[in-house]
Amino acid sequence: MQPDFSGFALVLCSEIFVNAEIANLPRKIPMSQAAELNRRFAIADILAFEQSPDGFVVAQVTTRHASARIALQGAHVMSYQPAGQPPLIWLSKLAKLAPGKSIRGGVPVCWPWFGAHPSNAQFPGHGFARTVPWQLIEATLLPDHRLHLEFELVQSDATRARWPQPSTLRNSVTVGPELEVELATTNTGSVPFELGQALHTYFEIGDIRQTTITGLDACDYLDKVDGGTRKTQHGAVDFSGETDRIYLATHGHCEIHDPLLKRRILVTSTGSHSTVVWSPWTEKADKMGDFCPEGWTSMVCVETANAAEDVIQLAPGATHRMTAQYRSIGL
Ligand code: TA6
Repeated sequence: MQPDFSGFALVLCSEIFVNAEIANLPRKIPMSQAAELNRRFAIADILAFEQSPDGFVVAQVTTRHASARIALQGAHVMSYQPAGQPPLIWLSKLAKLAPGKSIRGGVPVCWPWFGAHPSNAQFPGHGFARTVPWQLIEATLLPDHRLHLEFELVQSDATRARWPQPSTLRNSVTVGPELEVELATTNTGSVPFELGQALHTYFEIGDIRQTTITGLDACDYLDKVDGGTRKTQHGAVDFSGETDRIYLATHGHCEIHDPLLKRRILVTSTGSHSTVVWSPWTEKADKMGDFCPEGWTSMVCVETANAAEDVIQLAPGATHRMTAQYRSIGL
């Protein structure tokens, strides 16, 4: 008499995993990453995950306050649009959305160094955090209907080969009437290390040639378009060509004045001593290959950072938190 496995198969099915030899069912099909994320974190009509054929996973956020898209790779905010307003965050129409590629636009996480690696030119500019996998740790709809997502960088042989210092990195993103981002680096080792970082944020503007930035008056800056020469800012920052400046010892608040979109974008930060301002202008943008023609006129980077002489020395067991908050108000 043949043993009866039907009850056994029924129990197994409830455990999701089914052994095909016993239940004579199709072999277990691995769940896609997006399907697994939807199973664990989806919130009806508010949070869902999509995956492209080559495995690029994006969180789609829709709240009463704003909508946003966040790539799992790099915990990279790709878009943020407050309800009833134009987008606040710019994303290139030619942005490459593929595993291992940096994304032109949004809020790239530059970590654990800013710019070129201090000693190894072979290492990627702005660190590796933005081009490696991250995992979602938590998704919470707050009582005021802001959505809070917490991501953690997945350590691997590839990351340790470029950064052997024992550490953890989390990126928290809160989508509400403003966009809030927090980078938290913890030194889990036994020796201090030097940390350079930035939220390399691209903002949507009407026209860079009519845009100004206040809040950096009297700050020193390193002018990367002029050999890194140290200079002092007088009055508002305006734009008449390629602009690439690391402002030092900044005060945690600046404003982007946009007369065409008739708004000011307020950039407020904590745990950041540097502010980087960047407009590639036409020639550099054309060379980069992921700007559409004239795309450079509709974006400006104002980056919350710790760079150059402002890098952080992080003691064993310590955590450094750097936050940025973005919101827009009428002119
Ligand atoms: O933050 C300004 C900057 O360092 C520029 O020098 C330019 O290189 C820009 O970042 C973009 O860098 P990426 O590596 O994203 O192409």
